[in-house]
Amino acid sequence: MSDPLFLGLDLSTQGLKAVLVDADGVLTHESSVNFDRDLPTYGTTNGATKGPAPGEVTSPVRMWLDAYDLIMERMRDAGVDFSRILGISGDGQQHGSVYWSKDAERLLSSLDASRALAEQLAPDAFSLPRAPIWQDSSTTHECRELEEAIGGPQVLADLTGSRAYERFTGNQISRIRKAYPDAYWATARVSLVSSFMPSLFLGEIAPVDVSDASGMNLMNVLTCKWDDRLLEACGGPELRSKIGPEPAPGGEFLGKIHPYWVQRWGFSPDCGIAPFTGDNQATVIALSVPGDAILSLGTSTTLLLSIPPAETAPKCFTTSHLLSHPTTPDAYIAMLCYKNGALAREQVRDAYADHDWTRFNELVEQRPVGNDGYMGLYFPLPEIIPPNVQGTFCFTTSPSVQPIPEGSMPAAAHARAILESQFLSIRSRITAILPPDAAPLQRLVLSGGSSANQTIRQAAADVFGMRVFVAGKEGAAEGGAQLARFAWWREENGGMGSFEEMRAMDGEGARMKCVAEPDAARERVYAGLVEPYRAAEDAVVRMCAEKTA
Ligand code: XUL
Repeated sequence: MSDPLFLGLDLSTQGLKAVLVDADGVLTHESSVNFDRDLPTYGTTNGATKGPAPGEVTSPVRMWLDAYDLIMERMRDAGVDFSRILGISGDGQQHGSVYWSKDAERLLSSLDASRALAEQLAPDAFSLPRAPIWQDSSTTHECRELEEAIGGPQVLADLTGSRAYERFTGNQISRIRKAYPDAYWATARVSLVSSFMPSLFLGEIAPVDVSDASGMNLMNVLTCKWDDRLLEACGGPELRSKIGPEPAPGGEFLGKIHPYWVQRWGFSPDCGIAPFTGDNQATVIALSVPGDAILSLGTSTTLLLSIPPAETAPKCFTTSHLLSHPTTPDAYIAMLCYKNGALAREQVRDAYADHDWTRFNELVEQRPVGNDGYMGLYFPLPEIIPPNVQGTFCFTTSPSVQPIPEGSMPAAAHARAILESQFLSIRSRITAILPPDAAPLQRLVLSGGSSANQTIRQAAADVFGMRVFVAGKEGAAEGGAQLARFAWWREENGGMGSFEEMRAMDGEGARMKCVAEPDAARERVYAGLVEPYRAAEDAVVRMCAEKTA
């Protein structure tokens, strides 16, 4: 076939994106669906619904099915020739879980091309109509139980790459088993968002990929196999069968597309479906820069470091995550993840900058570096780092770090304050997550919505003291398309070749652009603010602990 195309789908918190790349890896098409705007009947806010129980955050699974149909319509209307697509992969927001009913396999395998996905699969293919997502923080109790059962947070981190986190799927399953026992009993299989997505294309439930499986507290991160003790602790003896086969590596197709897609949309029956991965891992894939730091400024803020294979496996910490790499055996991704990213910045923009980014940027630029001794920490949602703090906290930093009421901080100081505190939090932790023998970081690659904002780019360059680069704006979705292309490329090469070899043939220059240089004097101010930031953060942790005690 001439001119093959590869489809990458990105199911994030707030929407679904589709991109196509050609055989040379060049992006040729983009479409998107925004859940709140395009599917308003589900009544989500930023793609999710809070409650009913405290800390619960879910998304309706049926909304995701509707989004699949809508994005196909949009691609067709834009003139996409589906028959040229030879591979599909993609990514989903990490940790979210879908609970399939005992009828799911039958319904998936017998999809009728004359009808939309949602009307055939929802509600009957699911034992829970709502999928818990990564913003959920209802499982603190289950986290402590799991750590205790396994021998403490460090033992769990050494085994799975992370201590127990509320959003990690094992802890979510553990709570669903107790809070909704009937639904758990009626569940035949549990998928991650990233394995739910290819299941729809395959017409059968797909395995979880090795990299996204690292976000569950259920897999041994070194062997990439499920761990029986963890399965048993989170979901009882029945979880082994509910979780499905061992996690799948990237670079190999799982199977061919189901006839539903051939008949309904005109896909080629030869189109292969590769494992999908998590959104953060797909961002690493898209930017593919071992040794660089990637800062993804999406709904969540994540710092990602790609760690190449080495003699000894990297150390696991209780303050960050270690994920298996989606394409390279024995390589890893180290990650920090903050829940209060873009939505917290938007909240400050709305409260203090007239709902306007231009005004927000003006305010940031008017204020001096270091914000004249004001610091502000903003956690509208219960945070991950540091755990479970919530609220807005303002401080003066000189002569010493002292809390002040939010109203005592000049209104014009908040815009700069949120950028400085979000970045100082990462800077204060960066050395701890670098492998001890790693070369110093040279470049900071920004992705996600806020990476388009020049004021935010410059603040990142100054706080981190690194040159800032940006790549194409479809970070994660493009990574998904590259995963599909990788599986096809390896098949063409008789099953040989690494992802890096495939990417080495693509021109990096065109993809990566330097957009901000650090200023040495400003960087020195920030170096001096790391300790005050730590003191402020410690005070926030103490204040929140006192409130809940
Ligand atoms: C990572 C995390 C978020 C989600 C949504 O651990 O929870 O970054 O992947 O983007």
